[in-house]
Amino acid sequence: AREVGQDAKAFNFKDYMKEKAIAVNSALDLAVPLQYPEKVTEAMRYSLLAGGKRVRPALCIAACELVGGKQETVMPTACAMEMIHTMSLIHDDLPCMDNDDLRRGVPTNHKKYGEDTALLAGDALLAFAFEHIARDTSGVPAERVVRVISHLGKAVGAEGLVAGQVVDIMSEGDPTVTLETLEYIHLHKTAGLLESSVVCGAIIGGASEEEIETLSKYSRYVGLSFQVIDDILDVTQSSEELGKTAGKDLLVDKATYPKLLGLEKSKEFAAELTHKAKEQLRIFDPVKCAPLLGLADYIANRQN
Ligand code: GRG
Repeated sequence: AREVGQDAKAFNFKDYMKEKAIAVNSALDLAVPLQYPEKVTEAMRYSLLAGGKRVRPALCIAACELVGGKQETVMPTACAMEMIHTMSLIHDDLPCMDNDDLRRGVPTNHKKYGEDTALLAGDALLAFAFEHIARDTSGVPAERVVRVISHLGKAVGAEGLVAGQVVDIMSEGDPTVTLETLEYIHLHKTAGLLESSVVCGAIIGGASEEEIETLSKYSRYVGLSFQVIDDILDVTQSSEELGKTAGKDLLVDKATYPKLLGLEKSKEFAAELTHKAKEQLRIFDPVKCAPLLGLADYIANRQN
């Protein structure tokens, strides 16, 4: 059988990601201006514009374009994904959560601006993400925008990211954590926002229900593989990096795929997830889905 994406070899994924990151960074810069009260808008911009791979906005734009939508139409939604991702990182780094000093190679938000401002900068980014989608999306029927807001709200709240984080905290130090719980944590904490990025991009682009369902499956496989790879990188990079964020999870007693499955089986599992993700895309034109195929491989092969 033909390998999915075989016809798409000419596609340059690195250039694609670079081009999307430039467009997203400039849209984020415009969306969150430095204005009164600067104390909080500076802190918002500090984390939002501190780099990051921009995987979620890229997935969102790629899904929208795959089903025939335009980048400019989906840009507010793509930016909202990065705003929510950033706010979750700001809150995750706080002393009451993971208590990290560094993020994306620079001091964490609360180290630079204080805990009070960091908390509020996160809150403001969360609220603004929804405002931005509702106010700044144009050129598509309002029902699509409402559906996006509803999908994203669910992916972020007590049935989504927050649920994943809470179960993660509850499982800390528990030696009896099962693979099932670990999967619950990652599907909610990580895969949920990746899935919402893809699904919301597809909704804005006018996808059919079948396309949305297929893309949702693709992104859940990608999201889970993202986290399995993260756990593997924690082990394989930890000898050089112990003490930094990468090794930290090994010091706190935390369930990971390598701990529960062993390193080799974890690698096999990640490869299987990536394969299943790419298989979902068979219903699409292989040339048009090159960016999503590339993103699945990129996540599987990433080194950070
Ligand atoms: C969402 C309301 C709300 C509250 C936050 C703290 C919290 C609840 C959730 C934690 C979410 C969290 C930190 C998930 C891990 C996400 C993850 C895989 C981060 C790494 O993503 P990359 O590699 O990072 O895409 P860059 O820096 O490249 O963007």
